[in-house]
Amino acid sequence: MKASSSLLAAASLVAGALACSTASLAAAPAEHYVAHLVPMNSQVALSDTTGEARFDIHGDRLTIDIRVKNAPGNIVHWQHFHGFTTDAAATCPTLGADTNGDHIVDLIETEPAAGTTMVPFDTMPAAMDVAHGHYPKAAADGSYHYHQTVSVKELSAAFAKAFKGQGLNLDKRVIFIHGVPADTKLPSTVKSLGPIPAAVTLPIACGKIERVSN
Ligand SMILES: [Cu+2]
Repeated sequence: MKASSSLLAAASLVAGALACSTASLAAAPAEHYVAHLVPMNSQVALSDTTGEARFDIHGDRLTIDIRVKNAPGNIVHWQHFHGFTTDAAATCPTLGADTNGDHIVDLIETEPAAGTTMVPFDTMPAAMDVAHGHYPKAAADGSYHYHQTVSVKELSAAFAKAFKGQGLNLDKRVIFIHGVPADTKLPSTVKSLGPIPAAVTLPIACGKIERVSN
């Protein structure tokens, strides 16, 4: 009698644990992140680029939604999150980041504050092909809306491979919007990434990604 009741108790414990883990899987808490985009290099872009980026994680699905206003119109805008491969949190660079005194904060000058280019917000973020991705093009009025859903598992795996086992850690990243028209006269002091023209990588807006409750 004693043995069978303890057996029953054990069985109900197991059943309880199973029910519990199923419930917690079904109700995996969603994660929400927002970045408010603040203009950079407005005197070169000839506009104040603003906007908002949202990141919502539900289970394995990360939905990225970026709305941009007042960017230079009719051109493609590269956009990524940047960050550090250490635990350090990236921040948006201030005017003090202009170390060569040309009054422009170029991509290379963003690195001490914001780290390196990490994930492209193009048609295939998990491919992590920063230089060859297809990025959104602004309408004539400088606005665009980017909306993409990716597998968290797929993106995390690609990210860990590229950045020594690091996690996405969205709340330690910043998002940059880049790009001024190709014919923009930029001083030779404005640096870029390898052979990529400085007009393509010039930052025109930045936002720190922060976790929010909804
Ligand atoms: Cu970037």
